[in-house]
Parts: sequence; C-alpha cells; structure tokens
Amino acid sequence: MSATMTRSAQDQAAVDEAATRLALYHFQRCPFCVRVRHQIERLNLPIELRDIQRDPDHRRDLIAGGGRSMVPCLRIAHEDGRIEWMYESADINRYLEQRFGH
Ligand SMILES: N[C@@H](CCC(=O)N[C@@H](CS)C(=O)NCC(=O)O)C(=O)O
Repeated sequence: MSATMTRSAQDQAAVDEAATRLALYHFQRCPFCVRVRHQIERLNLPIELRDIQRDPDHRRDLIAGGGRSMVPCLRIAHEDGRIEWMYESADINRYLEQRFGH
C-alpha cells in the first residue's frame, strides 16, 4: 500500500470538513469495500464507515436511499441538499482520487 497522503493543517482541515458530507456503506470482509477503505486511508479522509452487516439501520438506509443493498456505496450529501448514492468501487475510488488526490 502506498504512503498516506499528508497535507498542510489548513488543507487537511478543509478535507476533514468536506468528508463530513460523505459516508461509506460497507462491510468488513467485502473485497470491493477493502479497496475503497484502502483508498480512504491512503488519502487520509475521515469518512464515516457504516457497516451494513453490523447495523441493520445502515442496511435499511442504504436500500431506502440507494435502492440496492450492494456495497461499497458512497453517500454524498451535496451542498445543494441533493443526496447521491455512488455504487461501484472503481467509480468511488476514481471520485475520491479526483476530489482529494492532489
Ligand atoms: N462491481 C461492484 C461489486 C460489489 C459487490 O459485488 N459487492 C458485494 C459484496 S462483496 C455485495 O454487496 N453483494 C450483495 C448485493 O449485491 O446486494 C463493485 O466493484 O463495487
């Protein structure tokens, strides 16, 4: 695994703030979720992890909001109030890289 990204305190504070609008629905042993969790660690993002196997409320919210129980799924609360449910590990990792990778 590549090194964890470091930022200035000011940049990290902005990233921390942005991450409060994100949540990852996942479960521990899902290999696609492992990939996304690695990306989250690498990019040093304090994204809330919501385990759908350990917490039935999270599973219910994922199905109600996203329409499917598949994980990983990134919940994005946009500034305009819109909620986006992004499935597919490759799409999530690309999004995180584009948004936080530089
Ligand atoms: N192509 C998807 C595959 C995700 C996937 O197959 N997730 C499994 C767990 S490892 C799952 O949630 N299966 C249950 C379902 O589809 O409802 C990705 O890369 O994210």
